[in-house]
Amino acid sequence: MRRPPPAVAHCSARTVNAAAANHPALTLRSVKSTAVEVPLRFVLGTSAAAVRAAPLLLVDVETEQGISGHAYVFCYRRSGARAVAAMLHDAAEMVAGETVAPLAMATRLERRLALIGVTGVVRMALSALDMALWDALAVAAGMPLARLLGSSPRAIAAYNSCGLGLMSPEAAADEAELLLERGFKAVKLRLGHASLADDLAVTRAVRRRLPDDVQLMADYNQALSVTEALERGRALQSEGIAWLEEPIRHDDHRGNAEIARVLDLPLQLGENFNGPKAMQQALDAQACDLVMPDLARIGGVSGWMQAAGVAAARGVAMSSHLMPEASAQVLAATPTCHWLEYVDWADVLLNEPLRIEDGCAVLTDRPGTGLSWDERAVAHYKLE
Ligand code: SMN
Ligand code: MG
Repeated sequence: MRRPPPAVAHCSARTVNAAAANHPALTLRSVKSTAVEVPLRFVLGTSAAAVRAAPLLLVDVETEQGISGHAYVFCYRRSGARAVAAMLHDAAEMVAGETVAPLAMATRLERRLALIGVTGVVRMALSALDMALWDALAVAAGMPLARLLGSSPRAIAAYNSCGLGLMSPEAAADEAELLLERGFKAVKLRLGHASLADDLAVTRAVRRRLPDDVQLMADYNQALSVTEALERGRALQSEGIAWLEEPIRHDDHRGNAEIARVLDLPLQLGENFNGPKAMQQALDAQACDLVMPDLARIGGVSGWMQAAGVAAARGVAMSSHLMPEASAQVLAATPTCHWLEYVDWADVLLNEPLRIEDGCAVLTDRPGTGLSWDERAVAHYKLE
């Protein structure tokens, strides 16, 4: 077997300091985190668990140059926020005092944490750090993150993913109508009711209530077996659904590939991809037609941009999962940009919530990701 040539080790120490006067390199001084829990305007009953309030971990990185960077990640449970915070501070200590270089830092941290394994909570902590570091870099450069990533801020089509949990047909239809506020042209329904008949009844009620030009996504949150997914998918494929999301376990590539092959409905996966390589493996296995990574699991902005390259090379449409503020910035720099998943969860914490007009997220010229905390609100929703 031919081995790849070893990495050239002797030329890594010197860096060229061009334009340093205008854009001095940033040095990471410290990382702060604050766990909060915000109430949801619309309860989100999924087939796995009902989300009534969102535990978020807010992350602030401070640099020696006085520039700070901000990010937040959705932590699913309060215990998740505590665990991500512990891991984040552990990781931050390993890179404090270094030049802010998110990709290089991520490579080193992933290596240092290889024994515990970079998945779940560890992955979320590293992703949150990466997102805050990129925000600091964009703020220092005086440009929106989308621009720093080589694109321009622009309007990104969004679907309203607030609410539409597991509920009765009538309640779901009423809620779907409410979610069309601000011009949304797509909403997402959670499925996985006790029977196929229940899933069909709620889908039909919602579809009937929505105008024809509004798209309807359907999300099973991994509730089904392959057999059930084929049965329910066949029944749903003539019901006007835009995509079928996570019908079975997200990492059952063979099962997903069979469902994707048999059904006449695009299969969507991604919120559980652990890093860009997991996405590539799912695509290699033809396990899905569409991808929607979550910034906190794909490896932050650094991981997202690698995944965006894979999606672009294969011509696969790429959407986001939650955390719409930072996701809109990276989607603007994603060649196969598809849909932004919009939720309003962080709005109460932000001085300038993400703007939605005509169902699109509107990116402005504000430097960074545009996250700036309303400190009074943060104090109010803080978890002890
Ligand atoms: C989802 C997952 C986790 C929390 C809330 C919602 C859902 C989605 O799978 O795709 O929005
Ligand atoms: Mg989902």
